[in-house]
Amino acid sequence: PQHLQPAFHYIDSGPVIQDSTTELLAGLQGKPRRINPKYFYDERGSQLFEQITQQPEYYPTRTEHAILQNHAHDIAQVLGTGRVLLEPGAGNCEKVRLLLEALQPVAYVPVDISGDFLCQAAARLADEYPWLGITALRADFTHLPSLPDGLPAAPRCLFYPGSTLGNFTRPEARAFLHHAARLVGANGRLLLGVDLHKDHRQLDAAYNDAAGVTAAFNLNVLSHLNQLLEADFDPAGFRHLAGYHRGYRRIEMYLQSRYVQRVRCAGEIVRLRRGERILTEYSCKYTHGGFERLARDAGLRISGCWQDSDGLFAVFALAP
Ligand code: AVI
Repeated sequence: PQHLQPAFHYIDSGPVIQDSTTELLAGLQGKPRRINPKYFYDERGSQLFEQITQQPEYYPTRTEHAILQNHAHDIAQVLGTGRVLLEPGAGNCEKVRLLLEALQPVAYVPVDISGDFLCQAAARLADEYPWLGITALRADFTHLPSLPDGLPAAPRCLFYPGSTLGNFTRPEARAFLHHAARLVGANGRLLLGVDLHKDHRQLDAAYNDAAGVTAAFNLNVLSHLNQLLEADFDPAGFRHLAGYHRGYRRIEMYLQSRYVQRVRCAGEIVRLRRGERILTEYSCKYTHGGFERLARDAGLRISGCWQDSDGLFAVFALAP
């Protein structure tokens, strides 16, 4: 019998960042000054993030990895096999490997803003899993794009690991989940990795690794902005600041100006006082109760939950 090789496609949904000059300028001039964390992930930023995940202090990635590895078959039982598997923010497409054998998806659709990085990672995966059809999509997943035509008509599952949901504010996270629920439809499922609230010392350390990789990652956003906005940020003029806010249960990450400075951005001048901060990231941490409320507000219910024995990180299965 003649076998059709499942295809590998790469779709570039066009400029996703060029139209963001207005958003970036408004953020830089706003109160508080802010840069959306999605701008961390240029090629260098994606590499630095990968290095963060290997730092001894940064527990989320390896903890989630162990959870997925230990429970892949339970997870598949709860979610069901034979689905179209969507992964917004797929990056290096590493985590999905832990689930592919158990989940046996009929197609895999990784989505990421970092096009070359995604395309290379998805092409490697296609080589290693010749039975799997892969459609890699370069798009800004914070706006969850509509899906490409021609995907198999199987029920969908959206995989959103890494506690990336935590980088949204809580109202944004609710809107994202709501949108994700619509995207997967009535028979759809979601599988989410969520970093849990814990002692602030462990959290502070995870975002202030001794090797300084998180600091380099934070500062790299300025080099990315220099490219995008024809700006002249000098990263040496800024300091990395990160710490856990216990009231809001979130890491807050900033770039703090070391001195009075004027920065040229897309033809405008941004004036910074000495010590002034630019907010670059929230990383919200959830309690079980808090996450359940968030899911419920988005019209979803929890159908499974797996976590490590120290209760650092949780993986939730959700259904409409
Ligand atoms: C991608 N995201 C879940 C990471 C986090 O932990 O919030 C990004 C990160 N920022 C600093 N370190 C890692």
